[in-house]
Amino acid sequence: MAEKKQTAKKPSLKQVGLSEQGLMDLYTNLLKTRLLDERLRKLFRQGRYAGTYFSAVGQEATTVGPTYGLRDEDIIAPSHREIGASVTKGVPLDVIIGQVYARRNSPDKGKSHPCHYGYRARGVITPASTLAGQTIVGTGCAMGFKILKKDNVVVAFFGEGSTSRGGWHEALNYAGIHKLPIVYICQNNLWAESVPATLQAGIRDFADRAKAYGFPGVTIDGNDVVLMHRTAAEAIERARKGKGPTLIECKTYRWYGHSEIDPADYRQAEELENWKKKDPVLRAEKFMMDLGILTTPKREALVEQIDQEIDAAVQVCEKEKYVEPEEAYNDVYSEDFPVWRDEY
Ligand SMILES: Cc1ncc(C[n+]2csc(CCOP(=O)(O)OP(=O)(O)O)c2C)c(N)n1
Repeated sequence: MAEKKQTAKKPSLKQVGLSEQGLMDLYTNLLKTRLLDERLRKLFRQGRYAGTYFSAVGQEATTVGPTYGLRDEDIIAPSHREIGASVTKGVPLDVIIGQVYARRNSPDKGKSHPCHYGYRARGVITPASTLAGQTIVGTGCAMGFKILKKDNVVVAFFGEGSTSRGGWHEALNYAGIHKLPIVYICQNNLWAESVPATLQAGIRDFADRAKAYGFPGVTIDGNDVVLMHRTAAEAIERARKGKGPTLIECKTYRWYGHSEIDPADYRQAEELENWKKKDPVLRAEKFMMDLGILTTPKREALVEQIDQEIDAAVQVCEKEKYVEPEEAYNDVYSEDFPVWRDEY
């Protein structure tokens, strides 16, 4: 599907709003996400962990761009393909890998989905398996920030398929009414499992859905990390100032199957090849090299450093144990919930 309605133009360095170091950090998060994701695919294929893995290779810019620059207290409401948001929000790599490996060091101690990288200490909500569940919880958190008069924001991520859920519409309607501090990022990767976007909705640009809820919706190129960052940063600033939500639809593509057990044979090889030419990591590298900020030796050194970081985190996780079956109900029910106390 060709891109349309480019409401934001490709920026020059001046317009990016980041220092050279800032751009380098943005790129480092993008590269780290790519290297970690490809490593996790490889480890699955080597049988080093069970279950499956949901790769986000090809669409990393959609999560890294908006997350970069968020404050520690800001909240991320992810779905299942947001490894880039967790990396960029500062979730330690052994925690992310621990989740995929379902080991004792994962925040949920192996209870949930391998790619539900929730981590309270860094403000990342654990997604619900029902699609768009985290959009609803994230919207509630945004209401919490408003009630507490805090100038923090929530960034909620989901795929275009999730926008067909009733709860998703209720959440955006509510956020529009109350002008909540939340930015909704729709990663339109053209496929929801095996369902094409053309069979998901009667509209072509999912950003058009925002019109129904009274806030802006923009459709942009999701494979341009600088554009993703700049567009989201403007929406985040708007939300912080109490001006309400924005829906950003990013056109992108996942290179691999829905998960590692899906051969994705419902797609045409040509479609994939065309999108691979728009590789977000290579595009960022070209942008930075053209500006003289990145060089090939600098890139190589960075790859080596990140690979070592991943090696160390994998080693930690492979030494970790699984929880015992009798611990399955631990942390599931709260012993002390305000509603059960008299003071509530
Ligand atoms: C309510 C509900 N229906 C179906 C599923 C199974 N399921 C998990 S991911 C997925 C596809 C979601 O597509 P999209 O929201 O576009 O995200 P993407 O996987 O493309 O990143 C489906 C159908 C689910 N988890 N919840």
